[in-house]
Amino acid sequence: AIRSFATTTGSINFSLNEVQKEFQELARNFSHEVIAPNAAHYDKTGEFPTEIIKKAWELGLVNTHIPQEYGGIGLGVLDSSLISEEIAWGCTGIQTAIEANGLAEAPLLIAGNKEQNKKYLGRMTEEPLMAAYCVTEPGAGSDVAGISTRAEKKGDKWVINGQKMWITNGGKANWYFVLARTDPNAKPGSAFTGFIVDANTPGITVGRKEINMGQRASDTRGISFENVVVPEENVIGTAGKGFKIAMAAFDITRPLIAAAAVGLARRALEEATRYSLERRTMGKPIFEHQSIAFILADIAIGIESARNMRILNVHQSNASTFQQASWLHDQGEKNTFYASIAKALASDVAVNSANMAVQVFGGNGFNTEYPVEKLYRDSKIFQIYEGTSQIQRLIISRHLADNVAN
Ligand code: CS8
Ligand code: FAD
Repeated sequence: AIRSFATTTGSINFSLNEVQKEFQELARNFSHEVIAPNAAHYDKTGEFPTEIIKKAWELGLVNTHIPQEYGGIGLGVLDSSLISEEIAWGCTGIQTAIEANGLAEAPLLIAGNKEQNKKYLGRMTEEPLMAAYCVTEPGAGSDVAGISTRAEKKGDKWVINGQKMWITNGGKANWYFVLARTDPNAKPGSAFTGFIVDANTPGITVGRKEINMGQRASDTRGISFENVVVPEENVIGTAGKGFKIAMAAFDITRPLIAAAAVGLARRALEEATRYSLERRTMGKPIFEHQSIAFILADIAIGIESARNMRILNVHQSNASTFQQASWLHDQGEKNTFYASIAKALASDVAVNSANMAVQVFGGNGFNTEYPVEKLYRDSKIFQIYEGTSQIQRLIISRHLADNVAN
């Protein structure tokens, strides 16, 4: 069982099982010993952290959802979220690169057939390969239904034309999930198709590595598709169902983004607390100035809220918000509403926590010799990728209206 509830009158108890604790500890040790000491290097150089990802892959910390029948370890979203938080503590740029594999794989987990899964998920477990999820375009990010990449059926093949933008792992991927319009007139729910596209297919051009504000270890690129021929066997699920498959993938990955955002916030709190106990002004450690101590308390409130918020409990799950979203998904229930709440909340917590950590460090906080300016730069993307904070609120508010209507 994913979680155990020991219920006595008036109380409910939540605890991780032994296997979950082992994964958490494995990821924590790896993050402390391997990721964190090298994070500044990858941030400064923008090099892709190939060696680190290879080591993480060897430990089973990459591609964690792939079922055992395809060579993976088949972890649920909740289990994976424990790993995400730990890896993100060390470097969210490296975490994003790792988790983008999970995002690319998600459509296959949702709708891939056995042959596709054996071929494309299977190879991810045989070698430390990368994969990428290609939905966003130069002209449409939030508005997925507005994308203009199209695929046309020609005989038993499909021909894809269009441009994708901001694709994580874009220059490193062995294969891509690509969303393209296949029916110009249908509603979004039946107008798009999801394809698996081998990265070495003729007609694909990968753009330059984008220079981003933060998470610089992560490889973000534009990719163009010009008469890219894809066999029918690479259609995921049914033609026309791509939009729903692409959306359902976020149900898996948004809780993991939330977990990563909590990992960053936790790092910010730890750095700021340690610094505040050492740095002295007016004859005492700055921690002893209440305005500093209260900043730390506020960061802690945010972290615990994002991880342990219980107000929105359903099904008596007593799980934290990102854990609740994860848990619901693992139970086979629709978790879209909770995934968006978890993602929106944790993203704001990450940005606020990193901002406040810089404040606690004073001038040193603004300098690259100290760790918190990186956290601040890295945090901002959480409010943008995998659906902006506004889009999460759009999804949440639509659910509220639907509930009233139903
Ligand atoms: O467009 C939607 C949206 O979510 N926009 C945000 C896009 C986004 O999140 N992009 C992220 C790109 S990937 C990325 O950033 C990676 S970051 C780096 C890697 C990090 C490591 C992990 C929207 C705005 C919510 C929806 O737009 P609409 O056009 O209004 O469509 P709808 O009417 O809501 O839906 C159309 C049909 O789809 C069905 N649907 C919607 N959501 C779902 C889910 N599961 C299944 N099906 C879904 N979640 C919906 O029911 C509609 O079906 P109908 O049959 O038409 O009724
Ligand atoms: P827009 O959609 O143009 O939004 C601009 C602003 O308007 C935002 O503030 C937005 O919240 C707001 N807005 C838009 N529509 C509404 C609305 N209806 N209501 C209220 N406000 C609205 N995409 C992929 O497919 N794969 C990836 O691997 C990937 N990785 C990424 C990595 C990085 C580093 C970055 C920067 C982006 C990545 N993305 C990826 C794209 C990312 O998901 C989009 O940037 C994001 O969804 C926003 O889309 P946009 O940039 O087009 O902004």
